[in-house]
Amino acid sequence: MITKNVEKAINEQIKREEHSSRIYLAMASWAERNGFPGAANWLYAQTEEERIHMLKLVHYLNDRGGSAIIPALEAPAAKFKSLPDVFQQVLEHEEYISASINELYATCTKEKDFTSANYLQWYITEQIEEESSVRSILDQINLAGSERGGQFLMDKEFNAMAAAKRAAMALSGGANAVT
Ligand code: OFO
Repeated sequence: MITKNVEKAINEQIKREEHSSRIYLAMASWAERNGFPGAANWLYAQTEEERIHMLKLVHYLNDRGGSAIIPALEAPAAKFKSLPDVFQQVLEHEEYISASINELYATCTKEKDFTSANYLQWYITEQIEEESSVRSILDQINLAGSERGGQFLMDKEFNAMAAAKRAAMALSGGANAVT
């Protein structure tokens, strides 16, 4: 049985992961409307991945005898200054999520819930990849610059990264890969 403090903390993380999904969905829609189809493709894939992060926690909490509560969410931003601005915000958001996962882990160890702490190791490792992939995207966007040729190549790169992300999600069993 899970403690009330851990249950509350996991429910807060469920909200953050679902909110991440909605933030990236709004960014994907902006990129699609503003002539960045490759970036939109990557952001749509990222939206799906965040939903999997949320669903894994929902299943985990319910499996442990807790109650996963699906929260109301504030609306995400709909407009952005530029593509670099979008990905700078993605990076900052992922850094925030990494910090929140660490806090959740700390709550679990404080409550001596080592089962949940162990489960969260997956999220801790995942955040390394989440942050580093966005840092690499930002570097590539800056290298590509504003030239059409550079943007065309960057778009192809985004499509390849989105395909790799979807393949990895399918391989891991998606949201069904619980506990
Ligand atoms: Fe769920 O990792 Fe991003 O937010």
